[in-house]
Amino acid sequence: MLDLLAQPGIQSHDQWQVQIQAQTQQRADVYVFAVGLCDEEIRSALFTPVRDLPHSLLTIPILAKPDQRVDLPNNKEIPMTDYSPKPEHKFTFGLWTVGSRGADPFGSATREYRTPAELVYLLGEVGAYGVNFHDNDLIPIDATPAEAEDIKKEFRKALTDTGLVVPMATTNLFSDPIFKDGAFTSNDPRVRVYALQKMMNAIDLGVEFGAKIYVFWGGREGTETDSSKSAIESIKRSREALNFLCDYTLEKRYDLKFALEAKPNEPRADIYNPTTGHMLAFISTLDHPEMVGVNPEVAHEHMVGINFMHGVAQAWEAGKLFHIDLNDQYPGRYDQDLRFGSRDIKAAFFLVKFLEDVGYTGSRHFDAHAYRTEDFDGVKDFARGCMRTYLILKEKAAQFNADKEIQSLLAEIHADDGKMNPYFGAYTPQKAALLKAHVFDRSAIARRGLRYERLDQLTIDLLLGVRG
Ligand code: GLT
Ligand code: MN
Ligand code: MN
Repeated sequence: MLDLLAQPGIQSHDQWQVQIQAQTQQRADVYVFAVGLCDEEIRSALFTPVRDLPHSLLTIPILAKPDQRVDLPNNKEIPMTDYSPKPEHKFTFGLWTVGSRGADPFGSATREYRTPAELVYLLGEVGAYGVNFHDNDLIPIDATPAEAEDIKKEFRKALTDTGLVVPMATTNLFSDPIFKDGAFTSNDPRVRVYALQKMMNAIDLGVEFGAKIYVFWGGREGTETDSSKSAIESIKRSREALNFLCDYTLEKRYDLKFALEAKPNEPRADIYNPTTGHMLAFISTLDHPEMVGVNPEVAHEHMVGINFMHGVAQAWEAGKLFHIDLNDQYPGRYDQDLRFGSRDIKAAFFLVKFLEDVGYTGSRHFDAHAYRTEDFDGVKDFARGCMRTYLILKEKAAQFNADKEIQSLLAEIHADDGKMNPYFGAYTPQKAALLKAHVFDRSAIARRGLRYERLDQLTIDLLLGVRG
C-alpha cells in the first residue's frame, strides 16, 4: 500500500477516506486553507478554498452555527459541540421504524419496501448503534426455510459490514388475522397455543442474532366489548404464558431478559395492563420476576396524558428499567410515534436528564417513524433528528447540573436543617409519641415561597438557548 502511494501522480483514493468525506460534506460545507495547494486542486477535491485567514473565518457562515466545528491550520480547534451519534450512546431503531412505509388507516404506503439488509445499511449511514426486529420484520410469516436462510445471510452480512448489533428482539403477535382477538388472551385455545409456539421460534431467532432483551408488546391483548372476555381470566392467561416462556428460556440457557411494554389502547379499544405501573405490579406475580422488567414508551403514556418520566423513575427504582422506547406524542390522539423530542421538549428534557443522571446503560431505542410525507432521505433526517435531539438534551442536562444559579436555587429549595430527623425512618412507639407531642406552626411553614416559578423559567431559558 505504501509503495502504491509513493508512486508519482497516484490518483486513486482510499475508499474509506472518500466515504468519510462524503458523509461530512452531506452535513457541512468544508473550507480548506492549504499552503501547498492551489485553489483549483482544492476545488477538484470538492472543497472550498480559503486564502486570507483569519478574515475568511469571520465571513464563513459556518461560524454562525454553534454546533459545527472549524479546524484551524495550527490545529487549534474552536470548541463547538458535536452532536453526532457514537456507539457508546447506544442509539437503536427497530426495522419497523425506519422501514415504516407510511401507511395509515386512511391511506396506503407512500414509501417503497426496503429489505432488512437495506435498512441496516441506512442505519449504519446515519450512525446508529443497533437494530431491533420482530420475527416477521426479518422473516415473513410464510417464508420457506430456504428463503429464511437467504434473508438471514444477507442481514448478517449487513450487520458485519456496518458494525451494527442486535440488542433487542420481539415477536409480532398483532398483525396476522389469527391474532384479531389477542394472542395469550385470545378466547380461542388454538390461538393461545399458536402464540406460544411463535414466541419460542422468535426467541430462538432473536438469540441467534445476539439479542439480550426480549420485548413483549401485547397490542391485541384486550377488548372492544367487555362482554367478550373475563378480565381476570386474561390476566391469568398472560401470567401462564409468561411463566411458560421464562421456563423455556431458562431451559435453553439463553442469556435473555424480558421487557414488558404497556399501552392503554390502539389497536384494541382497551388493552390489559395499560400502563408501566400496571406492568410492574403484574411482574411481581410471575414465577421468575427477576428475569422480567419493563419497556416503557413515551407515546403510550403521553397519549393518556400521564407523566412518562414518573413511570420510568418508578421502574428504575424497582430495578426494572430493562429497555426504553423513545418517541413523541400529543395527548389524547391516536398513536403518533413522532420523532423523539418533536412535541414536548420539556418532557423530553426531563426524561433525558433522568436517564443520564441515574446512569441508565441500556439501549436508547427510538420506536418512532418518519412522517408519511417523507421519502427515504426524509427517513434519514428523521433518524438523525431523534439522535441529535437526544444529544442536545443530554448537553442541556449537563448544563442544568452545572448552572450555578439553578443549583443554588435547588440547594435553597431542598434545604434541611436536620431538626425533623428524629421523626423519620422506621416506626417506634417512642418516635410516635414524640411526634404526636410536636407542635407545628402550620401558617409559618405554608407562608414560605418555594421559588419554583423562578426555577422553571431558568429551565426554559436554558432550553431555549438564552442562558450561558
Ligand atoms: C408497534 C408498537 C410499538 C412496539 C413494537 C414492538 S411494535 O410498533 O406500536 O410500541 O414497541 O412490538
Ligand atoms: Mn414501542
Ligand atoms: Mn408506539
